[in-house]
Amino acid sequence: MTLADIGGTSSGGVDRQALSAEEIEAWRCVMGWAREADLQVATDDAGNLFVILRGSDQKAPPVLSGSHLDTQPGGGRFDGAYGVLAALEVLTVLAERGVKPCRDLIAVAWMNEEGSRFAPGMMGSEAYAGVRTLEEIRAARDATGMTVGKALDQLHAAFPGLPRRPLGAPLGAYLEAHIEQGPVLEAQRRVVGIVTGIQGKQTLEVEVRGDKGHAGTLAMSARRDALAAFARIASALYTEIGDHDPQVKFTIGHLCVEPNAPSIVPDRVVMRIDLRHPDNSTLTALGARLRVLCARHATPCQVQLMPLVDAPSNIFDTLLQELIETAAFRLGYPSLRLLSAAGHDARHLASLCPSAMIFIPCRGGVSHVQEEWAEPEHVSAGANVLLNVLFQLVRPI
Ligand code: HGY
Ligand code: MN
Ligand code: MN
Repeated sequence: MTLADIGGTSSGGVDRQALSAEEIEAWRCVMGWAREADLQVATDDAGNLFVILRGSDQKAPPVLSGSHLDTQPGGGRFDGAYGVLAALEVLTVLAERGVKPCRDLIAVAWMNEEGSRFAPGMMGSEAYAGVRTLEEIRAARDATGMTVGKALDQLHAAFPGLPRRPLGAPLGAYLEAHIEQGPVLEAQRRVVGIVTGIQGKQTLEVEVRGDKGHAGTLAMSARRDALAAFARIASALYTEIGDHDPQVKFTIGHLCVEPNAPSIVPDRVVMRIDLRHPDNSTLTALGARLRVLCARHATPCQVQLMPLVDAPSNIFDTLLQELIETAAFRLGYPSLRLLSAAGHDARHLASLCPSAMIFIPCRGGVSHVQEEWAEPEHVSAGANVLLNVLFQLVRPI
């Protein structure tokens, strides 16, 4: 709740966007808690934040656990923050008891998971996993034209002398605790979710170009109206893609119309599409169909598609899933195995090391909204399971 006040909105939500002044303040808050527990802090060239509990074998690849501190513009208090603070709490509990892990145990906050201010999301974990180069990431711009590179330099300047860890250093394992952001655990009255994987996702930016014109004098038959073309494209996509089957998720969440003046025929429309499906062949087919429909309905305007993310469904480490299930059982928490419908940094860590996720329920299954809420007993249950699993991975020899 203290962290939620940083970027907190009057309606009870949080607006703490990637590399913003609010996120820099959140870093100060988390670093303060880390130093109170005698833990070390570090960053890297991609703006990830690390909190370290040193282990006895400094050659062994560390175990990492965390999530992200950035939020959606009108986001909630738990998405991301929960996983970072649960991991910090585990390190604090071990440090307070003088437990020296066999290898470094590190809590992490990945840079720009949400992809709202800067697209695409998951820049910090993608840079760490080598999915995208740092140069490509630094070149991305927000709506004001500010580059990630400049914002990263401002972040690092706020913490002079903060040690930098190398991107892509080997890892022993990765665990992420997160609210489910869906209705399943609450509906089935389970406390812990053992996440089997993350559904596949394609995001892309679509630009429609036409010609400006006078709204009162330009004949309808002579127009190349970009918004009219968008309307045809969107209608076809909602029908053919959005209604394809009960599992598909199709969203146009970002739309720009230019020049956006009531008496000028629009000549440019930019939309961002978010398409998700658990089955990889269906996702690929729907992605291809989407491109055909954009081209077909754009006429007489031009259309250009810029792919941003193309991430297939993944499967998390089965041994880690067993450890989570056993820990939940031993602690008396009813659990359930489920696929994650929301995306997470763990998707990229899974390509580097054995990775898994622990879910807790969120009220009404809602997230990315100010009403997002998780019950304290579920928050602590997830952290207890995380402690038990992480301890088994780093237990002193
Ligand atoms: O969009 C997502 O799935 C994640 O919550 N950022
Ligand atoms: Mn998240
Ligand atoms: Mn999110």
